[in-house]
Amino acid sequence: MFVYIDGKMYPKEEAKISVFDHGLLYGDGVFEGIRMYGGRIFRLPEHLDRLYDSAKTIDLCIPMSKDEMTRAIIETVRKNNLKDAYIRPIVTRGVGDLGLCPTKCPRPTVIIIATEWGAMYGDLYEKGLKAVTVSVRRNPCCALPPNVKSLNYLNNILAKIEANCKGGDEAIMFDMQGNISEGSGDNIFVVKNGVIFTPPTLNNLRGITRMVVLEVAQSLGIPVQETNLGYFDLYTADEIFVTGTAAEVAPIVYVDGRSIGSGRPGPITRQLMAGFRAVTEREGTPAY
Ligand code: PXG
Repeated sequence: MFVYIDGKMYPKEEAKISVFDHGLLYGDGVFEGIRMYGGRIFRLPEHLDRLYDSAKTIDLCIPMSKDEMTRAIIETVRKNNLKDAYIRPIVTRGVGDLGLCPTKCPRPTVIIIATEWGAMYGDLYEKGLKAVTVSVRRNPCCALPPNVKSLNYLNNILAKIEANCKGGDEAIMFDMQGNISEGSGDNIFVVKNGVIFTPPTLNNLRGITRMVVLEVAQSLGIPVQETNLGYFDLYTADEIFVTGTAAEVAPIVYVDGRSIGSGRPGPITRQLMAGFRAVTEREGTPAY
């Protein structure tokens, strides 16, 4: 495996950055998670827009254009001969001193990792996941906006730890007001009486898979409402599913020990899983 760092390719064992990089010292940086299907990079422009928007929000100037970033990503997947893969561009504040002030970091570090990665949840796409609601609240947007895909994922990791402790496959987080926010690494949808509901994106990451699923729902004529939801809506849902680049579209069949709908992945979830798969099979930026 070869890793791109600041314009050069390094074998995995030699792909190293300084211990004084503020990405490590403070989680000061941004990243993306992108999938590649059959040699085409899925929704690459959308992922790059979000990467650059995340960077802008934290006042980090990515030292290359989106076109240059596109070329660097393509070079990395080609160098690794990948067709179906997960791509992780990372931009850190760069090397500084032990103080947190970012002005001490003259140049951001740009890293691109690309690796083979199959279905994240294995046989759970058929069986469905068990989710648990967690006490850890999602960062409020007035503290660290959930729309910044920053290198500081402790909020989500604490949620995942709590879910793991409670025997769940995924966490469901609430915001400070008690509205449903999202999973630890995915957006959440609830289906009730044939209508798909999902929270607006102020309190969660504006997921690209979420957007694709909304497009698929529209093309199938399934009504969608973006609205605040509470835990009542979870327990009484006919179907629940989560979406993310890593998770793709994954059904949830238990929440806090209550079975959701029939306790099996529901018909609308299955339609959206198939519809999402079809989009991944026909779209993407060709890398070859
Ligand atoms: N919310 C959060 C907090 C995420 O991290 C999503 C939603 C879904 O967004 P996209 O654009 O991918 O549909 C994400 C992204 C992991 C992992 O290992 C997951 C993500 C990122 C990095 C790692 O589960 N999900």
